[in-house]
Amino acid sequence: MVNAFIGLGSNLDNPKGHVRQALEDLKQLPQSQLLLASKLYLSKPVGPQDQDDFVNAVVLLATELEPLALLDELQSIEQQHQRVRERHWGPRTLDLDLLLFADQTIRNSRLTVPHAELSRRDFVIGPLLELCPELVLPNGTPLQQLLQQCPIDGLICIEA
Ligand code: ROI
Repeated sequence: MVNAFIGLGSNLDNPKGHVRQALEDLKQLPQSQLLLASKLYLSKPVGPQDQDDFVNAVVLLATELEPLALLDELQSIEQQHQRVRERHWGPRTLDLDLLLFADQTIRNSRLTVPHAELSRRDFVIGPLLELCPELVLPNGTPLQQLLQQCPIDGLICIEA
């Protein structure tokens, strides 16, 4: 079993409902156990501003799945939520991002881990810090250090 962190995001068609349902879906993943789920946060959109705010959360999963098998499972859950992606960095019903996988650095055509935008996204850093304040990234950077360049003041906690 290794630990993996997954980011959840939605800003279309009842975003809170999609995130809540996705939390339930993640509990059902094979060879995996959902260990921790963050609160739900409301965040300003990164990307085009003419879209609704996002609901975001992060979970910690213990899993026996290989990274690409886990990615397949996440994409299958996205499809179950009739994932629509109207335009690049535009609104979406459900995004599940594999943020961290153990202390691995992975780069292939399907997957970049740690997630390429992790250190620039308050809606990832905030919930990650809630779950694991002492987390250190595979490159040795403590998560707390990212707050200097990416403050999380804009995040609004909407639900425990
Ligand atoms: N912005 C916020 N606040 N939250 C997200 O989950 C999110 N996801 C995205 C883009 C469109 C980049 N912006 C986002 O994919």
